[in-house]
Amino acid sequence: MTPDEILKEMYERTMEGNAPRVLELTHMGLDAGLTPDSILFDALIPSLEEVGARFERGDYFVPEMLIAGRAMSGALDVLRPLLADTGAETVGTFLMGTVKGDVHDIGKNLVNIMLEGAGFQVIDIGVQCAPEKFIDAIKEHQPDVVGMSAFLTTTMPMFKVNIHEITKAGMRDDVIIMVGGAPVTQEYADVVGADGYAADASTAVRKAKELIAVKRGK
Ligand code: B1M
Repeated sequence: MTPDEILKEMYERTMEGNAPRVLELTHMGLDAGLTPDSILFDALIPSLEEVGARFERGDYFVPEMLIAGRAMSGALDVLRPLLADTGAETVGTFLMGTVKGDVHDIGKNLVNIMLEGAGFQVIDIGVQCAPEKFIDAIKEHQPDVVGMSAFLTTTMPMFKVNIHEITKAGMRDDVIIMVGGAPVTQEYADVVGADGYAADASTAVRKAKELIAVKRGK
């Protein structure tokens, strides 16, 4: 198969949720010289976007979204060490979680991989994270940045709740707070009082570095 054929089939099989074949194609793609970036941005991410569009149209239902997500996660496990292996020095600590009520984690995991690749120490507290979980983790790890992901319009308001609770706990000035996730915008980030927002994983890395440099007065 040519690299283009591999990408095309990976796009289709991810949409069908055929995890074993997606895994096989990921290895085949790497062997054929495809970069991890190309596998991500030319096959896996567009495929999940199409899954979302089909779900909105009523052509796909939750089980289809679930198996497509699993297929992508399997490929990400293979790509993770390749995307993260840059040998960069530690630039800061990033605490990351998906907010309460939200189980989506693929986007969060991808941001984590990119952060690790850029030299961040990432502490991932998982999904469905209540405010207390963020607060306990801040106390324990004293991160430079607290990142919160939300992927549903119904869970985005948890940003404001979390920030309020972090402020009440007297820790707001100690941490930079970044928010992100598919429905989040810069305007929304401003309204909830976050320090930063990014639309995708690579912008999140750049933004986190910028915010840390400003905070450290560099
Ligand atoms: Co759900 N889901 N889902 N889903 N799902 C979406 C998000 C949806 C947009 C689909 C649609 O309607 N088009 C829709 C939300 C609509 C809305 O609120 N506006 C939706 C819905 C409605 C639901 C349910 C409510 C469905 C139901 O039960 N009726 C339900 C909710 C469950 C819950 O959380 N309580 C649900 C469930 C699920 C599954 C469990 C089946 C599965 C999740 C599997 C998993 O994550 N482990 C799933 C999936 C797979 C999707 C879609 C299809 C794909 C999401 C994804 O992984 N994208 C999604 C449709 C879509 O997004 N187009 C959809 C790929 C990922 C790489 O992109 O997540 O955008 P993304 O992450 C990006 C950026 O957002 C950014 O960088 C990432 C990498 O570039 N980013 C940050 C993320 N976090 C960041 C943090 C930062 C900065 C940037 O700083 C801290």
